[in-house]
Amino acid sequence: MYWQKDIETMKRSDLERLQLERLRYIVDYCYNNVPFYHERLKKAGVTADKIKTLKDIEYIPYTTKDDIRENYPFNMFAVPMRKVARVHASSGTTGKPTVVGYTKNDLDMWADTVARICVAAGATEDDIAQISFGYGLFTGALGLHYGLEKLGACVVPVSSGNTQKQIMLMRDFGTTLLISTPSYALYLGEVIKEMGIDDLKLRVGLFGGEGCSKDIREQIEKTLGLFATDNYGMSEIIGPGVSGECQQRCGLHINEDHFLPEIIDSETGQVKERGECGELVVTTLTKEAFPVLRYRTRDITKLDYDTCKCGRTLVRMAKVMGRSDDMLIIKGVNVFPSQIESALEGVSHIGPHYQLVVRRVNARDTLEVKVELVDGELLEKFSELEQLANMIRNRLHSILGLDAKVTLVEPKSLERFEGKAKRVLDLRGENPKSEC
Ligand code: DLL
Repeated sequence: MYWQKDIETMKRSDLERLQLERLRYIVDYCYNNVPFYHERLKKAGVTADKIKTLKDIEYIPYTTKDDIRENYPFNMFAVPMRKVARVHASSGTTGKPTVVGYTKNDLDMWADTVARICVAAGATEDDIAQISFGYGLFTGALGLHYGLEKLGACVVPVSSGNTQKQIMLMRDFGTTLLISTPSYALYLGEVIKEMGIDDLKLRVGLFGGEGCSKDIREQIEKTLGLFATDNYGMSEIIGPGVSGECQQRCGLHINEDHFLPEIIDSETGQVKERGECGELVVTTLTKEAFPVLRYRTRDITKLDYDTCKCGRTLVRMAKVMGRSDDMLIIKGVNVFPSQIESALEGVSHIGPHYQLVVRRVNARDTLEVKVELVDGELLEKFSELEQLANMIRNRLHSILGLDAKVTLVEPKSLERFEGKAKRVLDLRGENPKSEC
């Protein structure tokens, strides 16, 4: 099933023709309407005329999150405020947020791109969709809300938190679609299992806003009895609706007629060959209020241009492997939280909950990995416990090349999250930093 079949299955050569036409248009539009881009493009000597092929995008300088922050709140908008129908902001917790705006046309396009990913995941107009993202400046809730409404599903805007009430409504309303972060879905599943509830009608989960390991996905599917799909986006580009998995679950289809992706080397800024792994960079091709040229997402992934089994020709991005700025440097070793997840994958007796604590002791960095047990009885069996901790330590060592202290903790003792998870506690330096 498709939402806009003609676009979703378009021949690549036609799609690329459309992208080039739109790219030339948006460069011209930014040059004429956004002082920030006028300056940048002028300095780089780029006008629409210079863009003759899609590869010529490389003449355009990158845009970073700092550029947007420095233009807080509305200086990068391309239209006067009376044309702006809504604003949202990034989910960052420190400093000024990055503020983004939408015209009525942008909101309409946003709803279509979200409807596409929902239909690709299996949503239909017969569904009852419970939105458990927090409503507000975060793009997750309202983004999914209007996309699902547009496709004709019945939307239940519960927002985040109040887990008991979420579950009551889920049963009473016969909710069939759950929309949340994977972390919250994991928690909901735990509570539902504890309560012994087995009469839910959940069918499909549309999870996004953060990454999710294979183990976490399996556990969510088991406890909630649904088919879990991943969708991706960021407020600077539009919010959710940038890409999402179809039922084949072999990559997230990017809505390429609106968002042009590239993969670059994070360190050098060089564009990578097709199929190589690196940082995703996105250019918006059609946005009116807040167009962005070559936005550096910091998310690490790769692109697959082969036609998918579902028939969609839209390029597929691999599940996000981590963020280049999530990288911790511990004793000079680069560590990504996703590496820890892969070390824990498939180990018995432990659940999917973990926390990384980084400290500086006597001028040396230390890493402690706290891992939650599924069964508290193991805490009494010292030799088994030690064996398990050693096994995890060895796995971590072989993946990271680093010695970590492994602490096995009681079931349900680590924090649970209603929104995006925060699993890293960096206690080095004067300002302890916690990141997701
Ligand atoms: O998280 C938009 C969104 C909401 C997407 C709901 C999907 C569903 P921001 O708050 O601006 O926007 O955060 C964007 O979150 O650069 C990624 O690092 C991360 N992220 C979002 N979705 C995924 C995902 C929304 N499916 C940042 N997998 C992005 C991995 C994700 N990371």
